[in-house]
Amino acid sequence: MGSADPPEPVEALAAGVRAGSRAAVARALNLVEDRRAQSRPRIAELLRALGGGKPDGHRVGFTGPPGVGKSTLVSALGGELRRRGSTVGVLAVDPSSKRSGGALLGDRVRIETRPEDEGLFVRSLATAGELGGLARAAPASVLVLAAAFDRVLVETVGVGQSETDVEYVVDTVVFVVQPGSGDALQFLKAGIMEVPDVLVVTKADLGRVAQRAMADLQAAVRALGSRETPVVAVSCVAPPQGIEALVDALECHRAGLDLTARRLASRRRHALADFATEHGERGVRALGGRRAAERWLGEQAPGLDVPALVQGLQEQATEG
Ligand SMILES: Nc1nc2c(ncn2[C@@H]2O[C@H](COP(=O)(O)OP(=O)(O)OP(=O)(O)O)[C@@H](O)[C@H]2O)c(=O)[nH]1
Ligand SMILES: [Mg+2]
Repeated sequence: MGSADPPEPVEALAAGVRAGSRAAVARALNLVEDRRAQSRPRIAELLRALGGGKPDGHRVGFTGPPGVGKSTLVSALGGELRRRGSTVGVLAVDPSSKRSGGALLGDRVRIETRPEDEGLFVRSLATAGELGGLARAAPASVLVLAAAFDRVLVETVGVGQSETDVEYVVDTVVFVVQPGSGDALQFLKAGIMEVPDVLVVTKADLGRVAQRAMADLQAAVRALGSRETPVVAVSCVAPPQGIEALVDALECHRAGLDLTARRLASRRRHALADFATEHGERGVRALGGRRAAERWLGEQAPGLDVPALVQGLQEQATEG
């Protein structure tokens, strides 16, 4: 759009997104990724307009160490979900700043989209050196995609707490590992990582080493008392294995969720995490400690978004 064109009315943009138009989704994502101060009111207006719509898409986050096969898996899942008749939006959060050589945007998601299929949309987002595995625009981008598509798949690199903040913006957290690394096992055992909703072992075609990884993870999950957590082995090389089982596990997790309650709890934990990142332990102490902060958050109106909650915490900290 040239600079002479008047800006597109937000209502029209929101309607296009809700109708699942890929062109409208692309424009909406450009808007929410725009960091200029002058764009903030339009971004807020768009998110408000999208908020009150139909029940929106299931948001699934895929996190795990670099190179384990997350993009390949997301691509295969996208295909299976399309076959089952769901529309799919993919957000690949690219921590390009953490990689030497900085892979080109879009390079790391090899997902084929067909021009004639309006039901599959893929977007990459750079994290540009920010804390955590998620870019600042990611929560808003996820909202846009969830308003447009039945299923939203978010890929981000991460092991351990500071990088798994994808958990705050998705309904289902999938941790992806490859055979033979032992990373997830150690993080789980050391309590560095919370038990995810679903565990995936990729590259099941590698055979014994994959079976071993499955068995180890299942044992660790049981030892931690999370009997319900499915561990699924998948292979994305022909013949594909486990993709249908994984889709079933995701659908099953969603069916058991109280989405409203989970999203409310996530917003509150997200706000506290953002506050703690910004103000450190001293800031948390000024709130009377973590427990007191959680209690205060629990008393706030359910409709408040993360920035509003963070601002409330800041006010509490200066009063206290
Ligand atoms: N043998 C085998 N190789 C796989 C499988 N899935 C992915 N790979 C390979 O693993 C490598 C990494 O795959 P990606 O999907 O890019 O991994 P990723 O986790 O998205 O990587 P980053 O985004 O860079 O962290 C590629 O060379 C894939 O071809 C699988 O099921 N079996
Ligand atoms: Mg990838």
